[in-house]
Amino acid sequence: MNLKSMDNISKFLSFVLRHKPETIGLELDEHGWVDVDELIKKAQSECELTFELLERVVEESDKKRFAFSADMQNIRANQGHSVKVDLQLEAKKPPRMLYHGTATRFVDSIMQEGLKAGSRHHVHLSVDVATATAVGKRYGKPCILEVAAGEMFEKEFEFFVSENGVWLTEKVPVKFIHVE
Ligand code: HQG
Repeated sequence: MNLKSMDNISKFLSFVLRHKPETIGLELDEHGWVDVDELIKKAQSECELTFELLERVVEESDKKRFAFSADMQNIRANQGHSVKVDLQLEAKKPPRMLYHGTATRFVDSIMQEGLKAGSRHHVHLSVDVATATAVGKRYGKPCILEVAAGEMFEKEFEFFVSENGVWLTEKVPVKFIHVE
């Protein structure tokens, strides 16, 4: 299995485990988990999956996008859902500064409305500029926004960190955003 195929499996899993499980007749439980055997079976029409391939994607995915339950019976996406799920993340104190990578064409609107979660549950923030730059590049010419997370935390905004190290918060008002 080459890297391209692994990437395709990862994209397929992102699609069904974060956004559209119903396209293969799958239902996520309230915490976002699906039964591994059921996933493999229902995926057959779209994507040839085996347990070994799922193990590889979980281990080798650059961003650790997916996780198995402790008993390996279930799998879920660690973040990025648009489907309503409760990932049972614990609120946590963020680092003083976090970064949001976006495309330059969104910046005016962001500096008017603040950062919004859009179709996902949360605004996604990175601990480092390199990651934020890669995120921003997905939509065009990247622009990095500095988010004063420490200050937000002091003002009672809640922050969560996903299993794979992405910081999440409901929204970021303009006054906490600085364009680098
Ligand atoms: C922008 C990927 C105009 C926001 C990444 C972003 C991440 C606004 C886009 C994860 C806005 C939403 C999430 C406003 C926000 N006006 N534009 N007021 N507020 N935006 O894809 O953060 O590879 O839903 O800047 O690595 O780009 O899939 O969010 O450009 O961790 O695992 O609206 O997805 O992870 O886009 O990416 P998205 P995101 P994976």
